[in-house]
Amino acid sequence: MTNTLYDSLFARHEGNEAPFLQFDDDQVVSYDAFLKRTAQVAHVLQNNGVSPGDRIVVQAPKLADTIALYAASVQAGAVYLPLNTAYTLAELDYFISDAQPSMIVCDSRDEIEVGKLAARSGAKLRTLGGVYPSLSSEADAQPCVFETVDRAPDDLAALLYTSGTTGRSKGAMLSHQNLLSNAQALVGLWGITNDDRLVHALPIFHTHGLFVAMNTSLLAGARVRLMQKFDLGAILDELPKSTLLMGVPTFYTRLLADDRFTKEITGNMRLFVSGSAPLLAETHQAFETRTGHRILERYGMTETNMNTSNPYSGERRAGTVGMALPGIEVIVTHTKTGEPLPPGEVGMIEVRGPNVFKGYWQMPEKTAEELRENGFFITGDLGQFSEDSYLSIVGRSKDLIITGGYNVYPKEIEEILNDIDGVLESAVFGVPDNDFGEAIIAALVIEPSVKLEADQIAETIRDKLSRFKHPRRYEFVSKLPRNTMGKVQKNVLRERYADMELSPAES
Ligand code: MLC
Ligand code: AMP
Repeated sequence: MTNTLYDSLFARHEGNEAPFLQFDDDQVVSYDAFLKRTAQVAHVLQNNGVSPGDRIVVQAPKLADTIALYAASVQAGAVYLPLNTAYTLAELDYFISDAQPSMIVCDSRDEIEVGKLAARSGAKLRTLGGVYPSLSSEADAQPCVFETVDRAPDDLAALLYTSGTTGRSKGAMLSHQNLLSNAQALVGLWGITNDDRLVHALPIFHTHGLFVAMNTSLLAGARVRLMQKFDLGAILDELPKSTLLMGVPTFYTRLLADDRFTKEITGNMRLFVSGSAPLLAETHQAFETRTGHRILERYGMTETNMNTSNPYSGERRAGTVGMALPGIEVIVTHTKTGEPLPPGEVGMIEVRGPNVFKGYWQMPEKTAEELRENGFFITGDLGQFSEDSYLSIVGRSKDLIITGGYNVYPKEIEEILNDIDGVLESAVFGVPDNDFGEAIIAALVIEPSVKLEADQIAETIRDKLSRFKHPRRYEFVSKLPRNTMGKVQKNVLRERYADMELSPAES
């Protein structure tokens, strides 16, 4: 009996009394206790009819039981589908109808509304957190041992949605081997061991917080200090007792903006990792000047997990995302011909290896567009190799904004804005923002006879889009800049509004 991911990440910890999770109130869950809890949750899944291959949609708070649910889903052979807690019901509705889960787990506060979606889709509903955490109480009554369901390396372990340039989110199918191979590569490269203590302040519904941070810790047997969210004061308190921090660039700019963040505080730290969005070279430099540590920047994405990393021992070069991970091929190709390009030339970054996903859920055409027959995945990121194999990301061929590490596809917002009565057309783009890296701006052309205020527009989109996707500012223009082919020139808009002031409440 084998289960690729469960055996390597979880089963190995049977009888391991070392601490795994540590919470704000200093409560600690040992690896062994976590495994027992996982078995109880796996029984809940099985008792409720979750079969191998079934999807489990999870939009839940960052709790020990949420992580046990991830582990239990792997153990029961199901496919874990975590969702951003900021998603609105309208967004959730899409994921549920697309993925057709057999179970949905939500925050108990959302039980009534999500329950309606569950009823419509025929999925079972369970809740976590709050006063009546039904999944947790159901698990309490279950045995602490569960017979692990067999899963082969190519079986799916997770389905993670990533927005698309066409506006429709696509579910990236990730196999047991995709996730395990990447955790193994990162643990080896970054030297993670059971002596490490990770400060975990990322959300657990994306690749970075769930796979990069959690899977590597599990594989190495490290201790994880689980924080609900990025809380500057709590992180400053925790750093002297920790060895490892993984974050998006916003973590590092926020730390640097605080005078309490000193070299002394980081004395016990072994490694700071940054990713999910570009880290400015000046942040890299300022960090080293303040602390003596060089941040290790790596590059990845939902479809592939991590692709490249700066070296642990060796030069961590600012403005680059380092070299291809062991066992993974990364090439830069001509955007039109697809031919590989030599170092120094800018082209499309393509990736092949055991980390590359199995395709988009029920979207064979999309899969064929982005995953070549020879196994290379076309990332949509533009890059350039140095002579000594360091990759720099120099742009994106996809129209994408990354704000605070969250990807936002302008198309999704534009479609909603264009549907508002009186809006003739819109263009959504990102401008530099000190805190989030990029901030979202919308330029709108309104029918001359109509009067529309920014507040009215914001109110209209409130229930349709997660808050982090809302434009931070609306610009009313008489027409959008277009090239001779009629295509909107977002670069012109980005330049025009690059230095605009965002009011404090908005920035
Ligand atoms: C929160 N807000 C954001 C935002 N996060 N707005 C834009 N972009 C973001 N990322 C808004 C909220 O809606 C709210 O708006 C206000 O900002 C304050 O909310 P908050 O909850 O207090 O924010 P905060 O906790 O400060 O969160 C900021 C953050 C967080 C940057 C710490 O967003 C975060 O943890 N980001 C990490 C995302 C991540 O894990 N990405 C990895 C993807 S995987 P208002 O107006 O209502 O007050 C991937 C692959 C790879 O990309 O390579 O890793
Ligand atoms: P996601 O689809 O949310 O997984 O986001 C993946 C995208 O984030 C990649 O395609 C890149 O555009 C971007 N990204 C991830 N890491 C980095 C990095 N270190 N530097 C620049 N961009 C990054």
